[in-house]
Amino acid sequence: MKADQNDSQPHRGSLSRRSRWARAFLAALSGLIAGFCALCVAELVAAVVRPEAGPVTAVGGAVIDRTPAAVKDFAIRNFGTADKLVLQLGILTLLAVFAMAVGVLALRHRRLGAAAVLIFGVVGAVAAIGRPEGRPGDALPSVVGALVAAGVLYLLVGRLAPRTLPPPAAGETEVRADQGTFDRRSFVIAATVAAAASAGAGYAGRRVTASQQAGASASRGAITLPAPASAAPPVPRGVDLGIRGLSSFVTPNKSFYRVDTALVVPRVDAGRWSLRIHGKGVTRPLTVDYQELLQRELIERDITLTCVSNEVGGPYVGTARWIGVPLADLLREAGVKPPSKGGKADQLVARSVDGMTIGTPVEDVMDGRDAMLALGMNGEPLPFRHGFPVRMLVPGLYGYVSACKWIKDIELTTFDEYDAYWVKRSWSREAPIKTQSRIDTPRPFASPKAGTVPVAGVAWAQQRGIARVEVRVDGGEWQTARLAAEDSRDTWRQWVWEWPATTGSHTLEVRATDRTGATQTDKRVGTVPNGATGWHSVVVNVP
Ligand SMILES: Nc1nc2c(c(=O)[nH]1)N[C@H]1C(S)=C(S)[C@@H](COP(=O)(O)O)O[C@H]1N2
Ligand SMILES: [Mo]
Repeated sequence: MKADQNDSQPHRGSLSRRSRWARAFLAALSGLIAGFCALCVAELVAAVVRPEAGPVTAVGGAVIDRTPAAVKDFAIRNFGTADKLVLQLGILTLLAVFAMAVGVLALRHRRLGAAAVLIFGVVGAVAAIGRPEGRPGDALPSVVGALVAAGVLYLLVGRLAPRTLPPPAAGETEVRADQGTFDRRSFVIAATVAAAASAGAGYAGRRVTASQQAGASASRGAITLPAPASAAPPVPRGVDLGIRGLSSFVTPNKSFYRVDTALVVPRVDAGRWSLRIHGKGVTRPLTVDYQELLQRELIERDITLTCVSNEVGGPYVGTARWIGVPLADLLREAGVKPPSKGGKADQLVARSVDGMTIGTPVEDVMDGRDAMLALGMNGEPLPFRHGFPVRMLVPGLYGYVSACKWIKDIELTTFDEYDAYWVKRSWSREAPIKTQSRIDTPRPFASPKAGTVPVAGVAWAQQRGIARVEVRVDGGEWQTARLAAEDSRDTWRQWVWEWPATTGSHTLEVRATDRTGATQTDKRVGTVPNGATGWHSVVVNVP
């Protein structure tokens, strides 16, 4: 017998070990396929429930919700807007590792392995329900995905069971070549079918979600913003110094920074959007829809928005021409009075469709500054990433206490009674923007030629305005920079200083003084809890 020839040879044992390894490998693969299946099925169910309820998004969101301020800041700093991609890849990697482990476990304990898959369903479900806007139905994608995956794993691993062999013939030893082998063909077929069906389900889910989002895109595409009743004065000539490497005065929407907790950018259909204003001291609660906002008198303003997570010299600041509805008017119509006029509520809590809460002092919103419900950004309806259809903006306050995107609800309350999202996570209740300046050019470690080198950048002190910017080299005398024209006190201001650069390594530092006469402190503090301070410095090497 051929088999006997192989069988009786010394390498017989290694054959069998190879078989064991092959089975373990295929069991791990089964785990992976089951995991893939869970995600695809969940994707399809989430398309029906809502995209944010998908397990990876839900777990990612739950992680973000629980991330300490310092870690969140680290992530923003090091991964920028890619922080969310990094998070999702991290979750997928962990999931893959666990899935393979569960597959191998199922080889020995088939039921237990299948049951372990269900644990992931529970984790996803708990995460989804626990999100700020979570509801019981959000558990469905994870639960259904896990149930199907458990079944798939059970079936696949079943194909890896050793073949039952006829009893050994007389004279044969117990150990035979095909002992410990299994029906590879049947496994390959089952695995292929499972993977293909999963991919199909996932693809169908994507299509359903895409077609739902198409409605929101169409609603955005159909909007023409009316001419504002109060147009912004034309941007003064000379706000842009036109220096190479210097940030443009107006930040194009495409390059405007984005900071939010949304793993999936909410896509709201403007036709179905409405905003409710209610709460303490509201004598006439209001609900307004998008059309009603469009019909109101709109204001247009240039405003520089800044993130509290922007470290000294950081990129999370930008200027746009916004169009919107004055928020104070709406509040007055609702009967709201600022605390200084006897109003009962000192905090306005804005809530977004994705459950973000942002608390703003009512006094600031109603003190005459251009606080608005913004509809337009640089001549187009708000991009989805920046809060379509409507977001809040309050000049002079960091975004996390003023700039709620995808807003859907405004509640008047008190600071005593309610802490908004970031306040619960160790950031300050109130956070006016601190005076800051940044060197845009030369870049750190640049090697400009000796001679006249323009040192240029931006400085901002929203609500106060920039009065002076100074630069110094290697800790020497402060030199007054030339300021570009000022657009408004709510916008940043460009500046330049012609540096007579000499050979060697040099440290350039900048500081700004606002119109109240206060000069930026050199004291370095971090972004937590209410914004970084310190002077931006850049080291260059003149060859
Ligand atoms: N719904 C929602 N709105 C939000 C946030 C968020 O996470 N969710 N982040 C806030 C923060 S921290 C900032 S700095 C600004 C950033 O606005 P942008 O992404 O349009 O630049 O949005 C604010 N509004
Ligand atoms: Mo922010």
